[in-house]
Amino acid sequence: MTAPASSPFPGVIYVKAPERSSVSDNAPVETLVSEIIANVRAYGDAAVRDYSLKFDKAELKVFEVTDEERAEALAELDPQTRKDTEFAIDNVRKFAEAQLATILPLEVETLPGVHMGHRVIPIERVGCYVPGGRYPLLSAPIMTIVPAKVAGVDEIVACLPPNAHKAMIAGCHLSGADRIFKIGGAQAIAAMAYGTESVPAVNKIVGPGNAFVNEAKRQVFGPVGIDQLAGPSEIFVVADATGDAEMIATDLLAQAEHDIRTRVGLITTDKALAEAVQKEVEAQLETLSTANTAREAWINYGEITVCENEDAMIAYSDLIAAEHLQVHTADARAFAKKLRNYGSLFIGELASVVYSDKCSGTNHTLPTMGAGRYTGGLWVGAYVKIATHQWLDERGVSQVAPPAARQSASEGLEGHRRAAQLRLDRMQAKAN
Ligand code: HSO
Ligand code: ZN
Repeated sequence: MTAPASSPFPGVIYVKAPERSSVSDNAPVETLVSEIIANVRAYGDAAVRDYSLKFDKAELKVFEVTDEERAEALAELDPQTRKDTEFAIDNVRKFAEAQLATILPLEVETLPGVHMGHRVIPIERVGCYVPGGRYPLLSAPIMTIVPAKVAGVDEIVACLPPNAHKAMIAGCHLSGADRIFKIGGAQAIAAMAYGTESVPAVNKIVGPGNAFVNEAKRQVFGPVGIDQLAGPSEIFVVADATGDAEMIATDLLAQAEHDIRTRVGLITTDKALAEAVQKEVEAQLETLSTANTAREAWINYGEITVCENEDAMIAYSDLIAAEHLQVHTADARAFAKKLRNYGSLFIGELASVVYSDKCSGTNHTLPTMGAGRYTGGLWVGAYVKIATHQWLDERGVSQVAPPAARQSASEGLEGHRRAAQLRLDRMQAKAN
């Protein structure tokens, strides 16, 4: 057990410090991925076929999942799993619809005769990457595909590794994917970014994946949009003395079992709770079937801190900007309002992260590695563009043309000046 008493932040001391920082060297991945992208760009399906054989040991003549395969995958889904999947889809859809209703078009007259606004325009074609992973996460396709459907995207393309569980195909289908391809890894991202003979090029790629997928998304970004770069899962709990050690430890371990790099932590003002949670985590690890992964995550990236007061707890939590943040305090709803940086917030001890991981309705694709300082998670708004427009009448031109012409002249942009002046000249000519 580790117990360095050093402080990660003013007013905060470690009861259990993480043994490692989460920063890793990505250089070898970067080189390999750029080679994969270049080859898929140059050789299309042939390169995808080679990489699928090399990395996934899959020999595929046709990448696209046929209607028969979709039907087969659905038929093999046991009835309860299907019901649960549909329950999750309904809830994610409901929330996405409610959120979309808040994204409104705008028309405004900012100066007499100067009218402007924006429209909410769905992206034409979106690519959803659905990871395979050690455990097939049935909720993964739901979280990327359903909000795309709600946003009104014309064509939703899904890619999943060729060896992914068949239930994942059913999940893509039930969520509303128009086309499903059995292609995984960086080659899937490259195929969706640039298009191949079989895969259509998309305008934006979303969804989490392994280090190769992430790096490929980073490299294709520009002509193609991406949602975000998903790192290993994170969960922190902020708690006061009212926190329940068993509940907190259980929720921390629920995410720790994802990956040996999962970052989990408790931030509390109560030393007794800190110690109780540490004991409880150790005890629960004894009986957790996924303890091999969870224990390694806990030792390397797990932390428990005690804060001298509520302000230090809030400041430290805001600094971390955890992907998932649970609030277990006496007045959790009031406390939650004081928090600023997080991916998604779980207010009160009844709101476990696992509910949103699976089916409660908020998206589980969330910012990690501090990205919660500048963005929220994937949502229906990520599938639409807010694009501006304007129209002017002569009253508007008479106000904006002179300053625009003067500014252009002082910048030496003669072409700009002429364009600004031309309207004014025409108006004057007409008036004479
Ligand atoms: N916690 C994961 C999502 C998930 N977990 C789905 C289980 N199923 C990333 O937020
Ligand atoms: Zn999870």
